[in-house]
Amino acid sequence: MTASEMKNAILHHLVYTLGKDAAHAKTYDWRMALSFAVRDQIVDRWFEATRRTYAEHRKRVYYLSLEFLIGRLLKDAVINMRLEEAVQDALDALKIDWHELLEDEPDAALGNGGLGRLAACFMESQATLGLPAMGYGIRYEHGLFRQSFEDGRQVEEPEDWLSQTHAWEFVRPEVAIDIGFGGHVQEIGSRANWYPSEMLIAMAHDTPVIGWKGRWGNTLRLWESRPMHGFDLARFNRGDYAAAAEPEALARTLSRVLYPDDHTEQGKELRLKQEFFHTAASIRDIIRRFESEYDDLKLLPKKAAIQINDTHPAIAGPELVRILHDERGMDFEEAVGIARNTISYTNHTLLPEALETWGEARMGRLLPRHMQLIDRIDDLHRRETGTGHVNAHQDGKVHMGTLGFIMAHKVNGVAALHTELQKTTVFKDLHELHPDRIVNQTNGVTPRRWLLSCNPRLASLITEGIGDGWVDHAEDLEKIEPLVADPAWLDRYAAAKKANKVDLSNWIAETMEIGVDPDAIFDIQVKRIHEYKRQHLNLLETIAHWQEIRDNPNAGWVPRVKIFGGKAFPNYIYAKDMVRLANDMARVMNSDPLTSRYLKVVFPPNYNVSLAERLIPAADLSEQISTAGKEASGTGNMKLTLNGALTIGTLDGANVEIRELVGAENFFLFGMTAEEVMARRAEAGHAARAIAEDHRLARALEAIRSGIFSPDEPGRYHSITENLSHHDYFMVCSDFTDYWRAQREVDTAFTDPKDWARKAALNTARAGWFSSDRTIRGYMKDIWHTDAAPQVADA
Ligand code: 26Y
Repeated sequence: MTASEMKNAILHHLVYTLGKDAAHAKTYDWRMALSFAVRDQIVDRWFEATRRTYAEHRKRVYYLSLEFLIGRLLKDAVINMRLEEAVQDALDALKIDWHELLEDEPDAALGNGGLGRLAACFMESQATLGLPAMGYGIRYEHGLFRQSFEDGRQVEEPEDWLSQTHAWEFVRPEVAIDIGFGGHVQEIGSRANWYPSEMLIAMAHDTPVIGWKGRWGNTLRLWESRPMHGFDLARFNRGDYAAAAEPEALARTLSRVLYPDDHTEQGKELRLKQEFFHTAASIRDIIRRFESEYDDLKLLPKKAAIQINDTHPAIAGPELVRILHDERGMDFEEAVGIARNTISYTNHTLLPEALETWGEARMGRLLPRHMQLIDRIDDLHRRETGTGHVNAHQDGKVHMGTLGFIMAHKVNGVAALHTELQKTTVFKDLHELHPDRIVNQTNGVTPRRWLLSCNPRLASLITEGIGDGWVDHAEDLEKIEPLVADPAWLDRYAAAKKANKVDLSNWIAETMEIGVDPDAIFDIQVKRIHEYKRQHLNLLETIAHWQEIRDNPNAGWVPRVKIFGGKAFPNYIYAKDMVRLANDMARVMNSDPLTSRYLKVVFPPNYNVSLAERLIPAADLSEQISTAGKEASGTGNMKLTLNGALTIGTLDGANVEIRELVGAENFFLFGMTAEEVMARRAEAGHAARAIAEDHRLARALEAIRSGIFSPDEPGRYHSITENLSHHDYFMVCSDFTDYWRAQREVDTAFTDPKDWARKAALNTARAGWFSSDRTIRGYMKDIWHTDAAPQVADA
């Protein structure tokens, strides 16, 4: 597409789709017009992919996830469709600022963190690989809350991404699926009819997901809940206006909000209803599509693979059995077999508090037939395995992890260590019964968004050196290794990083009024705020470092900017205290004339996908400091590695594999191993001992206690200091000394800029394996047993 065609297309949409005269059009109007113009380019390719999938009777992959943390889509589409030049030139001709349009797009934040972002990366990789696949999620009206700070405290406001038209979706009112809850069951022999007492409609909204060079397009289908019977006119006419609108309001609450719930299981009925709503609509849609093509349901596992993203859609097993057995009359055992061979389950956490369970009373009330089927599934599983002790329904609850496991032919962990720990902890008994079921698929991230799009300077340097083959064969990044030996090339690598840091410094100055030195180490910890991720370990080290600088301000310190980003779950007081402590520290330290040249603390609010794209390319140091054994994988760690940040980290999650690939000499390792953590935790008084043995740690804790950071309320962080001194489940104190040592190694390494650049470049060169293309290929081979379709010609 030429620039002038693009210009005409933009103007056409401005006038005829948006009804705006160019003379009065605002940023929003231009963005929408551009988005529609770009979307037009996608649609034919998207149709073509669907046509081929039908024509060739391809197996389809269905990715069921309660979360898709998509971020912005405009740039992604423009890059994958190779339209940058045309768009840039068209906008220049129209005198419109491209970056202003990009910044105008709201983030689609339909997820909490890693799990949701992984789903989004997977969608993009599936499209890039030409794998016929479909994502199913919920179209939350309000995505993850917007975070701001008031006096350093986190304040949550609802996220309103749909207050403007969403340019990328197609509404499908004709795809409307009935969803029931409650009611009663009438058994007829082994089968049953379920008569729900409450009905809703799930209405589809489709977003095309276009792969690299537009070679393939898949669909992300998001369900919106709608009332079965809209507005009650009779009530309205009686003047009862609120009551007239009530059924509608109630029905809509189901897709109203994303649970801002990371790792704390909330026994909320609405959440269970959301899960069933999402899963039932998706399964129904899958069966409908299957039956339009085939007439033998026994073929289902050959033609469809259903991946459930954690246990949130784990009711898929019983629901599929219900349809096959109750509705289609298949024998129960056969139905379970078919469902199991179709479904597979990804587990993302070992934290006991994040493993979902639902009380049998609630489940029995909302999903009476499913409750019966779960008992029969348990019963069948006991007969199959000859054991009685592993049941999904146990101790008055339904354990969704167990249900997911029993109803899947494969269960996967998301990093090598995590998968091994699954076998010895959460799924120990089940693993012994089914030794072939657990497999590993180490997570990945899409290099299109997480290098090509977010870091254009580094991307063009790489492409100039080795061509653009790395974009869809990220392992090719290793071809830059020979270039790393060339000092002139390394200088350019360092210059790209420096320019990214200058950009970020300018943004920090403009938005937060904090001056930071672009030559300092940009030390970044971005992720959800959680004790296991140990932002407080980083904070304690920051305090100790600040104190040493104050003791001796002229000792030639290596300047650092500590950058934090992340949201705390609204009810998680401890995490919110950590956020406030970071902000209190920033206020005190950034205005300390003795230290502020050497140490700054920056916590930009509202960390989201777009902010990640701004921060990650500018990072020198990636903080991956979770308590070993707690972080299933991490994916931010991969993005930072790809962008040439060196990791300071524990042997946890995918850090283990990152270190193996980039080389131990290019990674700052510290801390206890998962085994050592378990052993140490059993030792009484481990925290007190660690504090007694490290005067820096003791002094940092004392500083918090003294109220230096909260002079108006010295006891503000009492719960943090008390918890760390006495309980310290996450081993912050016991790992502090080694963390301190590793941080000083970072300082030393950074004083040799050439060697640092070399290490950074090697991180980029060796991070290609962490492409989600590789991950998806792994799922295709080991779990989905499917291959990619021949793709449409390059855009
Ligand atoms: C509602 C509740 C039960 C719940 C909601 C969301 C529980 C968990 C979650 C989200 C979990 C999550 O994001 N897990 C992360 O998944 C990433 C992708 O696999 C991993 O990289 C990361 O280590 C893990 O914490």
